[in-house]
Amino acid sequence: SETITTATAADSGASATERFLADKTGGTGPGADTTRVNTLATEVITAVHQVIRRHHVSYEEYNALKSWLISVGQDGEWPLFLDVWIEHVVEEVAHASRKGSKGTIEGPYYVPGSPARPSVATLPMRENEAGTPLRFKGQVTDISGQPLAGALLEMWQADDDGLYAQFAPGIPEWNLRGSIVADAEGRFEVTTVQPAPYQIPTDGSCGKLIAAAGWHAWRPAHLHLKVSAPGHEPLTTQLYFKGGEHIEDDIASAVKPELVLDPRPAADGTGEVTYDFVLDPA
Ligand code: MBD
Ligand code: FE
Repeated sequence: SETITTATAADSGASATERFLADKTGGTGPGADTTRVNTLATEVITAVHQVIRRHHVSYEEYNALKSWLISVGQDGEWPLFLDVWIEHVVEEVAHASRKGSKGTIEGPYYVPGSPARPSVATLPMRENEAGTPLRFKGQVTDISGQPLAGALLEMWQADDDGLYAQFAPGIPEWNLRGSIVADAEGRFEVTTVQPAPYQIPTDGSCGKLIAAAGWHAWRPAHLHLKVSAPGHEPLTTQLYFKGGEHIEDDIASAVKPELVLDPRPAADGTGEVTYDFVLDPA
């Protein structure tokens, strides 16, 4: 069943923008010290000036950039653009001194409040959900190896067509999204299906940039997770599949060797894999 469906830029962009504005806007309040913004804004602007001088950027190119920047906002693709090309460096800097599990970028498609499930559970999915079944189990501990009882694992992923519920039409609201509560030993065992690689929308501004630059639009197949427990740093991560397409050339630069799973087929054909999480103290 090789149906190629892509979420349009309009579908996924508008939802990702609304989602971000609903619970993530940061920033400094009035009266804040201007030093930090002065430093960062000045250096970004100066870096752009240097590129213009080094490459003799023309008025035609300047105007193309201007109209492209306008269209990114019109398409609602700022969350996509930033999370694909910028977030990985923010994540690297933010978590450089972590002792526990490596994490990676969140991306634009997390939704809080997914349905709660017990420690042994199947993610919400359709009857006959397409894709190879996957059983994903492990344990959540602190950095001294102590189990974190009742740790929360929020999972979200694309389906076998590479589409995310709430960011592509026609998929049940919480499909392949769930909040698993680990048991008293911090253990969990989640049944899901293997996601397909994800192609970022080709019909919007990010797609235009990709085509104009001769890049590809793909991320390797991945599971998203946020793992949390009281008194500990929440871990935002993604897990990939060994040998999967685009593991080596993720458009979002978010693969790390520690994040690659190698599921082995069990007797019933289900891929089985164990992966443990270690959370830093808060
Ligand atoms: C995704 O599914 C994703 O995880 C990221 C980081 C960017 C775009 C789509
Ligand atoms: Fe994703």
